[in-house]
Amino acid sequence: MRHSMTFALAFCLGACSSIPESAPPTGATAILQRGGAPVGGAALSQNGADVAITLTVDGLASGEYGMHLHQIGKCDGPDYKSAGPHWNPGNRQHGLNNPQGAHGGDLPNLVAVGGRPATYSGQIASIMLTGPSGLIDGDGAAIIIHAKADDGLTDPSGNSGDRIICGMLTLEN
Ligand SMILES: [Cu+2]
Ligand SMILES: [Zn+2]
Repeated sequence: MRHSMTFALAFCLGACSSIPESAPPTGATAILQRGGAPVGGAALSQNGADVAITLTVDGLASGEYGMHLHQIGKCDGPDYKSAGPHWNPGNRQHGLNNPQGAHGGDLPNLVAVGGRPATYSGQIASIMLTGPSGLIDGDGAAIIIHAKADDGLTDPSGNSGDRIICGMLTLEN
């Protein structure tokens, strides 16, 4: 034990200043806001090589709404352009139905039935919340819900219209 710690220290000198003191966070949450008011929440958790997502949103009219993880954890209203483009660690095209896709942040449309909270529960395969190519990096990440359905194909944003709801992801253990 003592031996391997000494080795690790020697190996890391100068190069490992960013190694965390404790285990990396395995979860993240977001408060979803619309026009400055909270309308729901989301929780992400690392599940092996995948990330599980659950989300709930109040007040949406019946319909389908494009939903993505965006690159920057900044929700400046009213257009939420501050969240940047879809998170795209693999440098691919947009769309879950695109042969050249998809972005790491592409999610299925959120389906709402008026009068009830809209909920989503699913997984994104082969993404990491943290680490070298992780979702939540120095400038964070956000979840965005759009005014229209995502067509699953049109690069770079699925033709899903304005950004109406935004939530900044915050890491948690
Ligand atoms: Cu989006
Ligand atoms: Zn996309």
